[in-house]
Amino acid sequence: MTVMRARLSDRVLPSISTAMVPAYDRSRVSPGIVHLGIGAFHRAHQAVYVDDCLAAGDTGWGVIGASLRSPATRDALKPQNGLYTLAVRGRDGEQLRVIGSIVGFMVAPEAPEDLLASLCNPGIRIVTLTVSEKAYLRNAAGDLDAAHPGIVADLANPGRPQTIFGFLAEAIARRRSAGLMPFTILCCDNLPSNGAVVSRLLQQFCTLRNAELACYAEGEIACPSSMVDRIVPATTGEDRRRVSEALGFEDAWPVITEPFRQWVIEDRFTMGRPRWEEHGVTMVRDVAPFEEMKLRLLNGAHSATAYLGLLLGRETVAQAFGDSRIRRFVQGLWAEAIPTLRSGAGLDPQAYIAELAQRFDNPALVHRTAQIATDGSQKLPQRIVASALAQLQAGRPTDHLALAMAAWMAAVETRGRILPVGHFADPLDQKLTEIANKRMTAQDTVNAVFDSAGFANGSVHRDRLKALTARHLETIRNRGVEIALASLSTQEATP
Ligand code: CS2
Repeated sequence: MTVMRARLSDRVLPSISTAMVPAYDRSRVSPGIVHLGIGAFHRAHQAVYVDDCLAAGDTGWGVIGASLRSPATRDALKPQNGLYTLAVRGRDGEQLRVIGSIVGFMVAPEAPEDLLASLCNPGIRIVTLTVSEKAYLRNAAGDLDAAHPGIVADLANPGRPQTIFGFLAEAIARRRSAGLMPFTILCCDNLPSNGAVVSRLLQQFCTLRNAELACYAEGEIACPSSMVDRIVPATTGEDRRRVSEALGFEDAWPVITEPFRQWVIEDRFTMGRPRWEEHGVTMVRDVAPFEEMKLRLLNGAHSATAYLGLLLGRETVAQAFGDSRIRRFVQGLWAEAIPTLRSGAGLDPQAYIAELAQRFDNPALVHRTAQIATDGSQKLPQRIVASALAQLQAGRPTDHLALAMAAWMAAVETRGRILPVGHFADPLDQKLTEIANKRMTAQDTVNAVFDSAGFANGSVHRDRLKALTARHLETIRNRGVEIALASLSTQEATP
């Protein structure tokens, strides 16, 4: 039976009794942040911290959420006045909270001029980004891919941008000619030194556009780095139905997440910032040790679990991590990654992995291995390759890390055979499929994939890593992933 419920909106907030709702007057909130990439992750993370700040009276920091591609989020949430439900699922049940911090929407391809106008609004003091690794448009050498069609178009037509760099550079130029201070750019993507990466690529883009703008951007734009952490499985139709039922109102796009959340930010903001530190955010001088630990231990284990899970028929992280063969493998991977972390930052990797094991085990989260498997060519350098090269440099074991690389390649080859063709996607798919279709030896395959993805470019340990990866790929191909896992040494990190 279909139940007709009223849509979630400002008007119905007073009648919601099953969820925490914004306890502040949303009509008094003014926008202070433009967020590029208004997907589920932003809505489970940064938007929640901002919601906390708004509730505490810091009302100048509402978020304008921009999509660079699809209108889907705007279409779902605008009729709800930007409100949506956050469902936090832990072992002891689920808590619902309606988030009110998103106060406007933009869909860049439909109206680039509107997004530029927002970015040039004097009240906007911070631009945050979660656009995923591939939107930074880097070539295999890690520099801005000047031949990318989006970059070519943005240089030819600066007033109608398509890429993040086109929007940022045009807004910076316009603010400058209007005598406005530049906003701070706060990257929230899973990249090491993400602020420095954005700053360098933006600089490269500005140099192609106009040398004077490049100098200005170099001197005046603050790009602090940040580390973001919260596991956010994609929302399913069943989630929509269940959350709407529990709320008593129709929510077209709730977001599902875990209880854990963490945000570490370098405290360099040119035009002020919300009082995030009063709401659980760690403000630091240097985010690098936090970022490195998160990328290598959480994300590295996540990617490995996803590819091994796919090869062993495990659909979710909790199922894969519940498989003793994968769990043991992850412990071995952690044992290899931990010695590569810089010391002296006061972090405790052992306590961190103990907590990670509990987070991965959370049975209430349906986090699909295929979701994490997406975009491996963009993720593996910072999650796996970086640790592997550091281990090889120190003459220490690298077997688990190399097997994780091989598992990715094997999972790619398995698409169209055991796994459906589009089971997970990658920006290098065309090349990866060409390579897989050639049915080359494991070593030739690994060589071709490393070249296409730019893995370990410039490292003296590249050939060694390729050889180790090829050995595992060969075993997985010929004898199966179980044998490949069983052949590893049993070195483990506790737990
Ligand atoms: C995951 C991340 O999809 C993925 O690649 O590893 O999105 C992960 O869930 C987050 O980084 C957790 O903070």
